[in-house]
Amino acid sequence: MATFILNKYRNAMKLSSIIFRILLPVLFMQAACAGNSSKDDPAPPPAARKAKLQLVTDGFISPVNMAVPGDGSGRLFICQKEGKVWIVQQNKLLPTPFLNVSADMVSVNPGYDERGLLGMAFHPDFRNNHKFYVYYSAPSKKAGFNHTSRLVEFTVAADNPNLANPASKRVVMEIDEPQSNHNGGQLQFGPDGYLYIGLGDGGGGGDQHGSTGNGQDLGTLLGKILRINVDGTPYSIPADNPFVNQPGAKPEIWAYGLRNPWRFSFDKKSKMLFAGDVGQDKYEEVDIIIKGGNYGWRILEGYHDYNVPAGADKSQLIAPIHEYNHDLGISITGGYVYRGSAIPALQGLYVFGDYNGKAFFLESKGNKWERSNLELSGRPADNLQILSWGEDEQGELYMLASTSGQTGFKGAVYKLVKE
Ligand SMILES: [Ca+2]
Repeated sequence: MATFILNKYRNAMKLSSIIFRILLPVLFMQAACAGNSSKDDPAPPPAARKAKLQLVTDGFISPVNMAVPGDGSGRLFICQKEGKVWIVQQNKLLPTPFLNVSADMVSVNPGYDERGLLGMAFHPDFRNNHKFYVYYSAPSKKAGFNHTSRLVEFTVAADNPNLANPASKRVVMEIDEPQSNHNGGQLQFGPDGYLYIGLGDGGGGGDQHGSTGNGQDLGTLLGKILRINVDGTPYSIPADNPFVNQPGAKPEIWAYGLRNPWRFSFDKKSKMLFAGDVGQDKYEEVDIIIKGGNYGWRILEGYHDYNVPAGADKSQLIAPIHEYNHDLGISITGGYVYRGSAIPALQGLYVFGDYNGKAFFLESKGNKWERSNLELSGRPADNLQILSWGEDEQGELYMLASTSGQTGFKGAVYKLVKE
């Protein structure tokens, strides 16, 4: 009986759904055409925003970052949080890691840990100088700190393009981290040839550091996006960085007021820098990062007041282009503006996701960005956490994830392909 009622209800729903989805738009279109002398067909409905996940490798756990060398080799370099860099070449995972920095790191919990080997980028002139950069969590030499975020340069072994030369290690930058969480770690070379580095606010909760929180403190590198020239000793400051002439401000700072920029990227076409900034308890956000911009944390979380000091001028804070609340997600994983060719329906959309496994895109409409779900077929039946996104030399996108379920705890790298 209950089944019958349910089926009847479903059939009624189907019928009303047909009326709404087919009949009403037809009536509406006829009415619209009647008032319009143009004989043109109405605009076609937007193409479906779907993609299929094609497994690239599930050969190691915790894939948290992907980088490509820009040398035409087609190789994908994938950072495993526990300290190894693996190469996928022609859809095959090479058996020997390219690099292993685990002995130089704090030991990380494979289940959940925000520390680890978090970022990698290739020098813009990698073809000629064979240099690349990694960012990982090392033990701190200072009392009172949980660990040190270390930016290191290496070169590739002279006799094997698929092996790093550990002896080439050059420490570029070290930043002490008071707590274990919020370590940023994204490395991206900008179209200007400078290295952009994402730093979290130092961790804990609510950015309880100093009198203003680290995000708002221009005297610390924490809670910032930095911009440096790696061709220096150990690096140099680009002359046009926004705070080079401001007393007490760190000259490396490009933008501030960030909580934990977990993944940012440059749009290959517009050159704009998109960042996902992880929220505290309620709101996740996407920002377009500009020179010298203050993105609000800890004064604001998303569009909302979080910890507003008396007399604060909130008009100077740059609002996100999008926020979503914790009914929908738990922790943003920033992605890329799609500029590939395999999935035309995604062209120009900012694809991103959430640690809870949901995938989304933002579409620029007039002066605002609208969020929609990105439907991904080929998902594993297991519980899936989106750890990161990657982009290859052709602009095709990848999703890096953990899966946990009946098949155990695994890492997985998927390529987004046309459904
Ligand atoms: Ca913000």
